[in-house]
This record gives sequence, C-alpha cells and structure tokens, in this order.
Amino acid sequence: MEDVLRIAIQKSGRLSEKSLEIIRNCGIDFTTDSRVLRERATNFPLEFLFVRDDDIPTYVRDGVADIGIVGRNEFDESLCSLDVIKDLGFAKCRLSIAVPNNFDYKDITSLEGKRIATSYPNIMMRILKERGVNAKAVVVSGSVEITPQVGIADCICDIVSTGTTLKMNGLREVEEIYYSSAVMVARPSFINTVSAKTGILTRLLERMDAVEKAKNKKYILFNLPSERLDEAACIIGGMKSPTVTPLMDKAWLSVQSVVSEDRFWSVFEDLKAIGAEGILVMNIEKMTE
Ligand code: PRT
Ligand code: ZN
Repeated sequence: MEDVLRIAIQKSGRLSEKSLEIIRNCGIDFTTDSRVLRERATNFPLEFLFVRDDDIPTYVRDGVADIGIVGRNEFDESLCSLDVIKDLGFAKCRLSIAVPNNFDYKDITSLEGKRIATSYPNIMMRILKERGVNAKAVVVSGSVEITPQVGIADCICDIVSTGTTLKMNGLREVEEIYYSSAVMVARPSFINTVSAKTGILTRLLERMDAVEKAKNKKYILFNLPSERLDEAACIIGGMKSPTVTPLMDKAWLSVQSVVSEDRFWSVFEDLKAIGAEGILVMNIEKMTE
C-alpha cells in the first residue's frame, strides 16, 4: 500500500481556511467538500482528516493522524505530549484574565481565592500556580463571558483577540497570561523514526519553508550605469552577487536580485540615487536557498 501522511485539520472554524491555504500554497491540490471528513490530495501523498479542533491533539497522540494543525492553546490544554514541529504564526490570540468593571483589581494577588471561569483550566491553573496565586477554576465550555453576570464566577480567563467581546460584556482585561498561534504538531515517536511517512513530512516542510522564504522577498530588476555596479552590489548586500547582464549600450547593465521586503524601500531609493532606471519589482512565489 502506498504511504500517505495523514494530517488532522479543523473542519470548520478560525483555523480551517488558513490551514488549507498553507497546504495549497505548497502546490498540493485537493477538492474540499464540506460534507467530506476525509480527503486525499490529488498530487501529493497527503490525506486530510477534517475534525473539531479539540480532537486534534488526541487524534495525533493516538496515531489516528500523523500530524495536525491546532491552536497552541488547545494543544497545551490537552496535556498530550506532542512536539510542535512548526509555529505557523496565524490565529494569534492570548489567554487573559478579565474582571467585571466594578472589580477592585490591583495586581495578580487580587485573584487569590477567586472563582475564575474558563475553558482552559489546565493552562490557567499552571500559570496561576507559577505566580503563587491560589484560585478556583470554574470550567465551562463556552459563553465564558457571561459567568460573572450570572454569579457563577468572580472573573474569567478566556481567549482574547481584539478585546471587543470583553468590552461588550462589561469586562476589563487585567492580565495577559499566555500567547497562542496555530502550530503543527506530531508525536515525538513519529518524528524521531525514519520512515516513508516522515520523508513525506520533510518534503511538506521544505515546501512550506520555500513559500515562507519567498513571502518576505521581492525580485528586482533594473538598468544601471555600468560604472555604478560595485555600489549597487553594496546597496543590495546580504545576497550572493546579483545577476548582471550586459545591454546593447555598453554604458549600461541590467541587474537582477532578490531583496527582503523590510529593506525594500531603502534599497529602492538608494538604487535610484546612483542612477538605476526602469526598476521592476516582482513578487516571488517560491524560493529555496
Ligand atoms: O468547532 P471547533 O471546536 O473546531 O472550533 P472552536 O469553536 O472550538 O474554535 P474556533 O474556530 O473558534 O477557534 C480555533 C482557535 O483559533 C482557537 O483555539 C484559538 O487558538 C484561535 N483563536 C484566535 C481564537 C480567537 N482568535 C478568538 N478570538 N479562538 C477564539 N476566539 C474567541 C474567544 O473565545 C472569544 O469568545 O473570540 C472571542 C474574543 O474575540 P475578540 O476579538 O472579541 O477579543
Ligand atoms: Zn473547539
């Protein structure tokens, strides 16, 4: 039987679209039908399992899937011993303590003995313990924000992104205790064993790296008076020498190079200042070094 790497992805929610986009950007094709829970890529040995994000850590731990994409918060809360292979950097959020507006909050010691409603009791209690606070977790699976109003908790510990939900519910964010983003996870025993499947994973990670490297780079092409080449190489810097092509007019050269996005405008201005003309800038789709 052909070896296939199995990846667990959130079926529908904040992680779904971006998780699939990352895979698609690696040149991997598949059709997504929201009713199908299992799907095989058409041009790469990868199979998707579309599941609830809460189930992803246990599916990966139990070998139902080889790897998964999940929020770091879900993974840490699950207490599954998995390795983070890659931080994917999207779905950024934080876990914060928020109190009702009339709560007299001074510092974290104000939480001593309080009832804190949360869906993340493991993460919360670990951090409070580290900070020397003894509080009680009231575990709820959703609508955490209303618990102080209905009297079952004194304050909450929940995921915050923009902070709008807290404000709308008369709550004030007082402590950011934990930061999360989407991560790719795997069983340590899986990644530490060489197999056909880990070979597929390596290929997938290499493709992801190539896409990522390209994302922050621009390809530039310009004409330059021949005698300014050394200066141009200096401005572009950081790269292997640029590609230089002679033009019909011997006084000019055509120069091509790759520049990182964050340096792009200063490079552009400096090149113009030494007489570069016809500067063309292009996005790079994929790149290896
Ligand atoms: O159905 P399934 O169980 O798969 O999905 P889910 O409803 O449990 O999760 P989902 O799709 O809502 O979130 C998936 C992951 O996205 C989370 O585990 C986090 O890692 C991450 N993430 C990023 C967020 C947010 N941002 C976020 N804002 N998860 C939840 N929220 C909620 C939060 O719970 C609160 O109710 O949004 C509200 C706060 O948002 P702001 O912008 O008003 O502060
Ligand atoms: Zn969930």
